[in-house]
Amino acid sequence: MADFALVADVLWLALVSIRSLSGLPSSLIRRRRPFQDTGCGPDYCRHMPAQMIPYTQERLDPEEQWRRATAFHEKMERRRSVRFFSNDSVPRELVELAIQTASTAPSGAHRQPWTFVVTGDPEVKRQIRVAAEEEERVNYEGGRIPDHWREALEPLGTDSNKQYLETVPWIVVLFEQRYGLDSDGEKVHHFYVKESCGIAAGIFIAALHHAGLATLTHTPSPMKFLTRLLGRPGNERPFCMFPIGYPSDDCVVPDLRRKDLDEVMVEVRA
Ligand code: IYR
Repeated sequence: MADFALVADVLWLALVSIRSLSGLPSSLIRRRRPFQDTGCGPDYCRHMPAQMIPYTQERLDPEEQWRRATAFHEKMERRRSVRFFSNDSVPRELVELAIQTASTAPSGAHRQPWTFVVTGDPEVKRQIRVAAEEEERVNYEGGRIPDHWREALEPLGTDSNKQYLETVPWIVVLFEQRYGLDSDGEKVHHFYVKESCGIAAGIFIAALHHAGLATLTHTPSPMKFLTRLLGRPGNERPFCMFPIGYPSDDCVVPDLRRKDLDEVMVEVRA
């Protein structure tokens, strides 16, 4: 088994190298699940040490580092949460690729405790909208949001109308897996689930923006209805919902200011 793992890793490394040299389709490589060939299988909690493989990172010259870091910062500065979408279609593959990128997130003990549920089905989107608006009406109009919270939301102009949930071509709901299930149906412990999913959500948002797509980090609260509507198992809880599409031609966003560096960073010296 160990030999097989080694052969698999060598083959994989060779494929990666060939791919980067030749531009071969990446689907072959992307589908490979880490550790699957090490004998740990999907139940990779069997106390088998993972096969260690060499890792290198391209060492950039300082000028190139600055150029890339500045370009990335400028790109991310242009990201906004969008509530007014067009109904223009978005290729499903773009959303899939953003999910694959999100799924590169670090996670507690590499358990990858997330499921990205995707729907572009008009009827499912309608059901999500109806249920989300029901919950939000209790929040906004039924007094479930306390006054200080409603006041904080006022400048954003949000209300219980969630029309965008039907307008967008895609909705992705990120579910956190509170625990995993191995092939025997035994519980597998997951660690730092919220932190892991939060990081994956951040990478997902950046990946969508990078692909020229818009989204909203949306948490209609409570979100339990998503478990029922999307038929998810008992070990999963909705973490965040992402309507995905393009901004409408008449899209507006609140005129917000981002905190300056000195408001968010503190340097400590001995
Ligand atoms: N979930 C509600 C309320 C809401 C809460 C926060 I915190 C926001 O930043 C925005 C909205 C809604 O989606 O309207």
